[in-house]
Amino acid sequence: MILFYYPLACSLADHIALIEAGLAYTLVSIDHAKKTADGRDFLTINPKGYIPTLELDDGHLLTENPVILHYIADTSGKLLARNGIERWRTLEVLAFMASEIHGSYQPFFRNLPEPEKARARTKLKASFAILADQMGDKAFLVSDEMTIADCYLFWVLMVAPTSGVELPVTLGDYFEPLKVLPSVVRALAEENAG
Ligand SMILES: N[C@@H](CCC(=O)N[C@@H](CS)C(=O)NCC(=O)O)C(=O)O
Repeated sequence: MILFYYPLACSLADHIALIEAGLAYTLVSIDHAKKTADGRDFLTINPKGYIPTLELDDGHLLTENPVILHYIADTSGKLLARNGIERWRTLEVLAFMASEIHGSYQPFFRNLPEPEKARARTKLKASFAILADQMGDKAFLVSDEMTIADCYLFWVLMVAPTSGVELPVTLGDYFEPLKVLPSVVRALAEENAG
């Protein structure tokens, strides 16, 4: 499998998941001119022009972070409960983070005018509170086992300071040990080196 990525962008979630899942992968980075590190025009690979993009071994392409993470989990049989409410909670919170939280980071990523940033901060604060409530005293977001939702949440929390919104204590406490998880350390090292 090939994971197309920008260093430290939201594709970091899929990179961590691939490592946690124990699946073989190759990384290919994209630059801001949408050229791949091996010299191809990325738009001819994924006309949407964004990462993460996963090229499967049979040549099919997958896009959209929640779907790629779901694919990694189903292919490996790890990081997602096979059935029961925890499975649906994991997919639910992934969709929430991808739409509501990732979407609210856009004013900061694009340096939009202050009123838009202020609106986004209000929404982020409420969204972080919902995640903290959902986590409660569990070891991970959905249960005491790591899931694909945690792979995404790591990235969400890593970029939170860009917004200036302070994290609830629950999320701050959860984030610290994740930083030294072997899969996270390896993914960050591979992306910083790439
Ligand atoms: N809907 C997509 C959005 C992915 C996305 O916004 N990726 C960003 C990086 S975090 C990107 O590729 N931005 C480049 C661009 O928009 O040109 C998903 O959830 O996978």
